[in-house]
Amino acid sequence: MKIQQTLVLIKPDGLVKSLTGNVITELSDTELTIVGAKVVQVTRELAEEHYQHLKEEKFFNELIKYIMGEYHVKRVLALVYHGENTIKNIRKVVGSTHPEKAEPTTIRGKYGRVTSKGVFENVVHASENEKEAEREIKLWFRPEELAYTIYPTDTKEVKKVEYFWKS
Ligand code: IDP
Ligand code: MG
Repeated sequence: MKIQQTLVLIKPDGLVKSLTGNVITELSDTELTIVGAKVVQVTRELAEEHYQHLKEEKFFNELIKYIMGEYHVKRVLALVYHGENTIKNIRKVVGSTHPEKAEPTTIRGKYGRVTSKGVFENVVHASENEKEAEREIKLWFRPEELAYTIYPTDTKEVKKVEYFWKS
């Protein structure tokens, strides 16, 4: 048994279909803990970095448009799950990449579809292995946004501009 963290994204199609509750309920069967959660408007830079390993694929441009919300809404819900064997446990509930090949009882099997353009609208992302999980969590979250982190952190002083509500 290994303590791991994993990144889950509820993709724009999942948000447009109001599947947040369903997805979180399905994932709660894994008895893992959510240690981070936020809504993110995905920039092209973030999308391309996240999917850098697929840059050479012919579906890359469509994939970037999809995750940026061009076909649905311009946001995703990013979650970090923590617990024993998180990566494998979550991937099992999520199901295979191709929604039509995914087991019908999995999230992707239940709620995913393939569009006429060939985009796999598969509702959620989940990290594939420990290396990817670490890379992705560090890409999407700052350490202070997580209730608990398994990766070492450092501090440094930075000058920054903060936004406040107008009074
Ligand atoms: P994963 O999400 O199951 O880890 P990856 O191979 O990492 O699968 O692909 C990332 C995402 O790219 C998929 O979730 C899916 O949205 C999209 N994708 C993967 N393969 C294809 C394909 O053959 N056609 C269209 N989209 C694809
Ligand atoms: Mg992947």
